[in-house]
Parts: sequence; C-alpha cells; structure tokens
Amino acid sequence: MALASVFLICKEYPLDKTQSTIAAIATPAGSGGIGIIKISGARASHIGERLFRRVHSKTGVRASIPKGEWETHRFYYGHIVDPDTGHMIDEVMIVLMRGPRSYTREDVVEIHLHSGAAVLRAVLERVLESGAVLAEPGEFTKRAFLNGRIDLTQAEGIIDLIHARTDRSRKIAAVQVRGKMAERIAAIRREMLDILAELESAIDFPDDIDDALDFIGMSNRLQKEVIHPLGRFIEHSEGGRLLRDGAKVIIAGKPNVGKSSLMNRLMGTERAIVTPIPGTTRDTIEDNTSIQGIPVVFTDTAGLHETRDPVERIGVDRARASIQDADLVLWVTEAHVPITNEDLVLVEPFKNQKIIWVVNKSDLLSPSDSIDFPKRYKALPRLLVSAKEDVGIDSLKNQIAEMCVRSDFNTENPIIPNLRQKGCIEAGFQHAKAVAEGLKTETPPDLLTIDLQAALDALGEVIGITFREDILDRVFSRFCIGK
Ligand SMILES: Nc1nc2c(ncn2[C@@H]2O[C@H](COP(=O)(O)OP(=O)(O)O)[C@@H](O)[C@H]2O)c(=O)[nH]1
Ligand SMILES: [Mg+2]
Repeated sequence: MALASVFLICKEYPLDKTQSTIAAIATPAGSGGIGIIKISGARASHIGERLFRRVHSKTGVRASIPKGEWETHRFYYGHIVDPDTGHMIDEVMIVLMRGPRSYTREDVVEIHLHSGAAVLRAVLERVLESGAVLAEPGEFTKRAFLNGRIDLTQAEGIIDLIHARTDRSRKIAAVQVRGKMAERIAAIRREMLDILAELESAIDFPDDIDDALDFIGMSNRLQKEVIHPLGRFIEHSEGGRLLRDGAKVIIAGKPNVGKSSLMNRLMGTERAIVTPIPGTTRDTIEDNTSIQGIPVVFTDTAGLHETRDPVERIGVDRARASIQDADLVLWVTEAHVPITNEDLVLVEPFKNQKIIWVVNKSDLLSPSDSIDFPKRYKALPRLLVSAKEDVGIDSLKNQIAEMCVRSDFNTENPIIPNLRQKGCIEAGFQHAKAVAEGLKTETPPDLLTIDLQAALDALGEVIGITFREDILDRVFSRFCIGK
C-alpha cells in the first residue's frame, strides 16, 4: 500500500531531481531599502557558500561558512564577494532554508542586499555564473506546486493576492491561499469517489445489483453533496470576477451633459477634460478606482450623436462598443432639459444592460420643476445629481456598488472560482447532473461510472491533481519573475 501511494505521488508530481537551480531578483525594479535575490534548487547552498563570507563582528575577519555548517532558517551577516578577486560586492544578510521547509520545498537561499539595479545585477550575475539559471515568471511558485506544497488553487490565490487592489479582492485571494477552495473541492470529490466505489462493486457483482444499489438514495446524495455546492460555486464566480478584475462602468450620454465632469467627481481627480464645447471628449478615457472595496474601471466616452466629423465618428463608435461590454452603464442626461425622443432612440440599443439613469445638473433645476420621465424607463434606477456642485454623488456610488455585486454575495468568507476553475467546475457539474439523471432512470452502472469519472477528472483539474502542461504554463505566466 505504501509503495503504491508513493508511486501515485511520483506519477502525479513528476519531480525531476536533476532539475536546475533557479535564481531571480525577487523585489521590484528601482531603488529601495533592500533588494532580495532568491535561489532555489539543489545547488542553492553551494552557490551561497561560494559567494558569501561571514564577517566576524569583533575582529572583522572574513571567512566562508564551512560546508555542512550552515544552520537552516538562520540569518547570517556578511559580504557577497567576487569569487575570482575576493572583492566585496555588497554587505548582506543571507539565509538558507533547507527543503522541504521552504517556499518551493527545495533548498532556498535568500540574499538581502542594499537595493539598487547595479548591485542586484552584479550579484545575480555571480549567482548565475555559479550554476543557477534565471527563473521564469512564477517558477518558484510552480515548483511549490509541482513539489506538492500547494495545490493549483493556492498558486492562483497567490497571484491574485499579489494583484489585489482592494480589501475585498485581497480577502478572496487569501481564502484561496489558505487552501479553502481545495478543501471544499476535495470533500466533494470524496463523496463522488464513494458513489463511484458503490457503482463499481455493482458492476463486479451484477447479480446483487437490485439488493445492493439504492439508486434514488445515491441520486439524492449526489444532488445534495455534489451538484448543489458546485452550482453555488458557479453562481458566485461572476461576483468574484468583478472583485478580481474590477467592474467596467461606462459613462455615456449625449454631448455636453456632463459625462467628463461626472467621471472626475467619481474618480476624485481632474482626469477628463471638461469644457462647455460639445465634442471635447473624442476618445474613451479609462481609470481605476474602488468603491466600497469593489474595484471599478470607469470609462468616460465621447457624446453619442450623429456627426459628420470623421474623428468624432470614431469616438462615437468606440463609445458604443465599450457600452456593449460594460458591466454597468451610467446613462447621463441633463435635469433642466426635457427628455426627447432622441434620448430614447440613443438609449434603446442597450436597454437590456444594467443601467443607472443619472440626471445631472440638478443645480440648474428650480425646486418647482419636475422631470418628466418616459414611462417605459420608469423602472430603471435613476438618480438626480450635480457633478458641478457635488450633489448626490455618494448615493450614486452606493447604487453603483450595489448593482455591481449582488447584495446576497457573502464576501466575509468567500470561496470564489476564477475563470479557469469555473470552467472545470462547470464540466464537473454537467457530468454529475448526467449521473444523477441516470441514477433516477436506472441506467446501467458501467455507463454511469464513465460520467462520474469525467466529473472527478474535471474537479481534479481545479486543484491540480490532474493537469495539463499548457494550463500550468498559462497559470504561472501571470506571475512576475522572482515569485
Ligand atoms: N450647472 C452644471 N453644469 C455642469 C454640471 N456638470 C457639467 N457641467 C458643465 O457642462 C459642460 C459640459 O461638461 P462635460 O463634463 O465636458 O460634459 P461631457 O461632454 O458630457 O463630457 C461644462 O461646461 C461643465 O462645466 C452640473 O452638474 N451642473
Ligand atoms: Mg466629455
């Protein structure tokens, strides 16, 4: 049994013991307080020994640490030297983390230097000369995955954590890094494996099928323990995408209604140019911000109208295109100008999208005025604001946040699949549904096991029990070098 499981691990995590030792600068480019060079692999400690000299604090005597005397997880103070000349390159702290107690589970050496491009480059060159190769983007994390320290969802969580722009996105990523997603998927798979075992025993002992198999019970179990939770994952992934990538909110309307002014108000900057001249904004302008912890990408667009000016026409076409793939459209009109048929013609093509009708320039409305709103658009959420006087902008932000993320969306302890994971989960969901249907109609067990196995494989791909090399490449290429 022990031997069999070892074999399984080797098959699933093809570990090449001869694989190269990798190195990279792990801190961002530019000058900073410190810069870190990270080395991982079998030659890491050898490289450390070759380049590092300990400096005795009292006598100032410099000496390399004898082979085998490096204590793991301990910082040493000293110099990195050019091994050919013995000249000091930088004053450093160095630490060796012997595998498997390291990020990659291999021996890892970190050199903490005085940052600065020239110093870092000089030391990295010596490290490479000493037998390391330059790491590819995400290669340290890829090794952590291949060596079984983390599963694929944790690796993806690490990327999301690095890229998280808001507190909510950070929390979602942290849940993945802790392995919560993998735990849930593994629990669902265990349930499926139980059912698979029952079906298989029925195939092995066909005479006992009627006595042994509780088709309806199995179908119910599948529904409750597998199909339902997978369905919840799929439902949540849309909210997750918004929290990860940011909601695309497009500000659109006729020329001169105050779109650019509104953009500036929502961003809190003077990003877009505002003038009384219609047609000032000719191209779309994009900027990132966050509202109540939700990352939002606002796009200001050229005013929609018929125009013969070719440059303006391109702007108008772009505006229309970005409206099409918006998560939310802020349709802006003016409070003191009656809504006309032209407005309705313009808004018609995207009436099926999420829209907030923003009635701007409320400051030009006298208290006795009322806005005559077209009947068929009365159901749309609408708000009266003044971009100029900063009136109603907070309510607008609340409305935007509410419409971007569903209110029943629990961001306290969220497990939300990303697009890749969602694809695998959907495949697992469909196969599991086919099995549940088949169980109800007493389909022969051998046919059911095919679908069940396909569902298991799809879920295995989520956590990386089964994986394809091209998928791994795609996942890890999203990292920066040095992670
Ligand atoms: N009175 C008033 N004028 C505004 C308001 N918002 C924008 N404007 C003015 O309307 C004109 C056009 O504004 P702009 O933001 O460039 O509109 P856009 O063409 O839709 O981008 C400028 O003169 C702005 O100062 C508002 O809330 N109240
Ligand atoms: Mg404008």
